[in-house]
Amino acid sequence: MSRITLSQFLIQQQRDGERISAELRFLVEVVARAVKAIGNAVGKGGLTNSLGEAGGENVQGEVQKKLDVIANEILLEANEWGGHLAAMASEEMDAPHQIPNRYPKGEYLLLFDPLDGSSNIDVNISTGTIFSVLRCPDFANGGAAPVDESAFLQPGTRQLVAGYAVYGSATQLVLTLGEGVHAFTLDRETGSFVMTTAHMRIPDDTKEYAINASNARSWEAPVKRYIDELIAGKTGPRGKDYNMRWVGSMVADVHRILTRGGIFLYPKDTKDPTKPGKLRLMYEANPMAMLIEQAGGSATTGYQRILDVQPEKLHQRVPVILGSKNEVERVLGYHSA
Ligand code: P6P
Repeated sequence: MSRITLSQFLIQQQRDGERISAELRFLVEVVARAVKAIGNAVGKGGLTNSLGEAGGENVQGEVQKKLDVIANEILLEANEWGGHLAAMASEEMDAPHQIPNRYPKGEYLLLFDPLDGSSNIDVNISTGTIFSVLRCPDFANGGAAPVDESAFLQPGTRQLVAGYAVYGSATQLVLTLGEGVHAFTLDRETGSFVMTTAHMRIPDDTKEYAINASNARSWEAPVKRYIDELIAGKTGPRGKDYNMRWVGSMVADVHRILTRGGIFLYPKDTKDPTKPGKLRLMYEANPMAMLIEQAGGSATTGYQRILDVQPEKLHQRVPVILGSKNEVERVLGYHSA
């Protein structure tokens, strides 16, 4: 593959039939610069005083790590001046972030989980940044009025861009503009993201599943049946052995699935009936579901396509079952049986 940088790819997308606007191209480039800075901060680990807890909790009631706050600040500061956004929303902030009046506004909304998997930061396991782009509805009069939560409550099918950065042995940016999924690897010598995989495709079948098995006693019957059959292996109804991986960082598990197939499940469980799952719809499930579908996989709550879910709350949670199409279809079938 000839060396195509992210900027060259985006310029081509803008030229070829204007698949993206200049502002959307600029937005993705700004996010790419921000995730490089986040990757640098994560990569410094214990060399700086940025590991450990920040001393507060986020809107989810989860302990905030210092790097959660740092990553959130990096994304806000990188994006608020550019004139391409109407507002931003983050896992780390209760309310949408308004663009300061001293800056112009644009028609796009950026949503993100600034540092997914932060429980893994202190033990040097891969983490990531997940982001999603929507158009701000009725973005009138240059966005003079504040943008409230309702502007963000759009189904995942309305996403214009979805992507993640994974901070692993390499820093990679995986992106879809609605025409396939492409992976870019950071060349640390030049500071450029270079395309390393075009049109990622998920195999329809797999032998690898990802789930936190410690929640087994709380799973609903369809998930319990499905996992029990995988564990039964070739002596059971599936007639083949399966392997299991669970990183504890959604970005890392999804990246593996996009790269070599698999199925990821964070299902609804009975531990806390008020929570229909752990993962958040707007800035985790939706962007990942768009990437998975664009790569030929499926993504469901167990009851409906994730991208069709009509959001009711900015930080709402959903069950997530995504990955190799034939496995996801089977789990769906067990839910409707
Ligand atoms: P558990 C990380 O906190 C996260 O939101 C996802 O990245 C990850 O898949 C999941 O939670 C891990 O949850 O319950 O296994 O710790």
